[in-house]
Amino acid sequence: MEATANALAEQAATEIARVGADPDALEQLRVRYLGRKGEVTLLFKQLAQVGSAERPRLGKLLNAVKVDLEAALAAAIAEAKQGAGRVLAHTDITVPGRRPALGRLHPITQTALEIERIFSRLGFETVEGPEIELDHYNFEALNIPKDHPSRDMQDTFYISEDVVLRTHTSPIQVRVMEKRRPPIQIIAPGKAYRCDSDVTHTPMFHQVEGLMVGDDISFGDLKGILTIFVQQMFGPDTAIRFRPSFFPFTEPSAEVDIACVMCRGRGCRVCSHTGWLEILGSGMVDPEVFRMVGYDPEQVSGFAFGMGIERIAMLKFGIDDLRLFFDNDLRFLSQF
Ligand code: 2NM
Repeated sequence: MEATANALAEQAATEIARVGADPDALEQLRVRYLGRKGEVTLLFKQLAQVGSAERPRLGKLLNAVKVDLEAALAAAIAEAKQGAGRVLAHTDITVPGRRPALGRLHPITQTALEIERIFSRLGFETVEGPEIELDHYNFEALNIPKDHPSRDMQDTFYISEDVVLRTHTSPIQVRVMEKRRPPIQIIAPGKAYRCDSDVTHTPMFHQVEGLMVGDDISFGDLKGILTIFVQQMFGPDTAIRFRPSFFPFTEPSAEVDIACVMCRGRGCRVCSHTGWLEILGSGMVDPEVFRMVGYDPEQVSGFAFGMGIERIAMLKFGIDDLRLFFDNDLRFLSQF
């Protein structure tokens, strides 16, 4: 009887392993071994015929076989209910995985980096500064008078009477001039803020401004540097023109146009049928700005320029809606 019990235990263990996670088959096994007419149950009944000397030992053995079998069946049923085996059975582990979406730089960042690269090859150093700025650096030191329209509450986010969100990145240049002596050759990229929101304006936008100050910097230097920039950014055959303009911080001032990137100058909707697109403002730094940072305008001269990165990016990538840059829609962003 002892040999039969041991053989039965071994056989049951093998069959539970073979059946695995099939709950119906496991129930059949339970009935076959532990049911009212099950094989283990029958062995218990035969115990009555065993001599009294052997009965306690065999009883103990049979009980151990029964308890072990119950535990093994309970564990197998629990696992089957969890469905662990079921999922594995239906998972083809040889199917290739899905490629995870990779991030990339935002087109505005890509454009800013491209602009920085072009100017760094021309000897310009990139400098950054605070987005929350003193009225003094944002306006006063740039020769923007108290009654100038760009100071209006309508255009500027005021934090207090003398603290604003910078409306351009020019204050970075003022801070650098204040701290260092010429020669200076820097570009200042970053976010700027204006209380303005429509199809062509967002309250936050990006700018790159440049500044070159030295011994004998001329309007010719301005034209040369900006022409090289345009050719490297938009291609060597891009036509360029300098058009007289006005800024409080430069004199003389010029706006820079390039031949329309869509129609190459023939005239279309994008260039309002003029053949030209305005891409940046520039000029010779006004003597008043130099005086306010402690430079002698008789000793130094320089030029400065500023451009909106969104506009450059739209022209470079052929995008017709500014707001696409701010939606963070992956269908748009993943194209760059
Ligand atoms: C522009 C156009 C012309 C400019 C001037 C300065 C500074 F600080 F040197 F005076 N920074 N940026 C400047 C000049 C900016 O943006 C359209």
